[in-house]
Amino acid sequence: MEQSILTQDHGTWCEITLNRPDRLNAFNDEMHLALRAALEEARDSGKRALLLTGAGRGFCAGQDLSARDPDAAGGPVDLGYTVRTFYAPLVNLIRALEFPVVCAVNGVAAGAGANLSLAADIVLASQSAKFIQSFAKVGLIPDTAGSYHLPRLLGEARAKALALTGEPLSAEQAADWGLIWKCVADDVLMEEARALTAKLADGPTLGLGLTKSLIQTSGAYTLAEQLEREADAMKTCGESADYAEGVRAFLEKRQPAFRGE
Ligand code: T3D
Repeated sequence: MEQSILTQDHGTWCEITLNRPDRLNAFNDEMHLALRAALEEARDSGKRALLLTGAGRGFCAGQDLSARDPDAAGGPVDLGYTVRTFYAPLVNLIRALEFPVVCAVNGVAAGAGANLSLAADIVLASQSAKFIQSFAKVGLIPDTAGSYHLPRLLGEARAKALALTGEPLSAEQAADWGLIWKCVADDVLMEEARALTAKLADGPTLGLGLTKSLIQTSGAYTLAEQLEREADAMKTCGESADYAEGVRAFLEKRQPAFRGE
């Protein structure tokens, strides 16, 4: 059987591909566990950046609905359980990684697939990709942190309209609205995403990880508290080898050689 998750090791960074293309990379339990294991492996093996993408013409169509056939299940499936067991941990894991996560949305991203992409730190999408909050079409709510990220990234009006109608949002519009970082031509998506991930992997990982954490948690703090948190993080960065290297490189008019320390 084909592996549902493929991992390519690029030394300081890795590329993880959702690989159930005949189902537009929809999630079954096996793919959930394999993705979690791949993310944990990246976290525990000293990687300094990660790229997430999908195989074939889609990025991810969310939950595999063939595993949710109400006539075959003999009663309602406890979706609170499946969200807590499978989807929420993925978001928490990606957000907690202490290095940048890039997502290359190579085609349609629907339901939990759309919201999984938004959990990444930088999202690039190909021109032919689209984002669909398809939950409303099957009587669900935007999970996988959709109800958290959509209003924060888009504001309430656009978040509600996308979630309530389930209308597709083009990659171009997603970039114009600030839902994602960039929309790029289909044929250069992976080249650009890999170059960006490799560049981030060569960066000052400690500082990049702290930057990620400070930005994604800032909403929970007052200005005064956040200024304190910045001071703490700056102290940590100021004691790092990468900061010393960055300043030395600037003074010597050369490119820094960061080691992620
Ligand atoms: O645990 C829990 O259940 C709770 C968590 C839920 C989270 C969720 O994600 S709920 C939302 C689930 N996802 C959807 O509702 C999206 C369903 N898919 C679609 O609406 C469409 O497929 C797309 C708009 C994404 C793409 O449309 P299109 O026309 O480009 O492709 P297609 O022909 O519909 O799909 C291609 C194949 O993939 C097709 O199979 P076939 O006919 O070639 O054998 C289709 O059935 C299959 N596929 C697409 N999405 C899913 C799927 N199979 C199973 N589950 C899917 N989600």
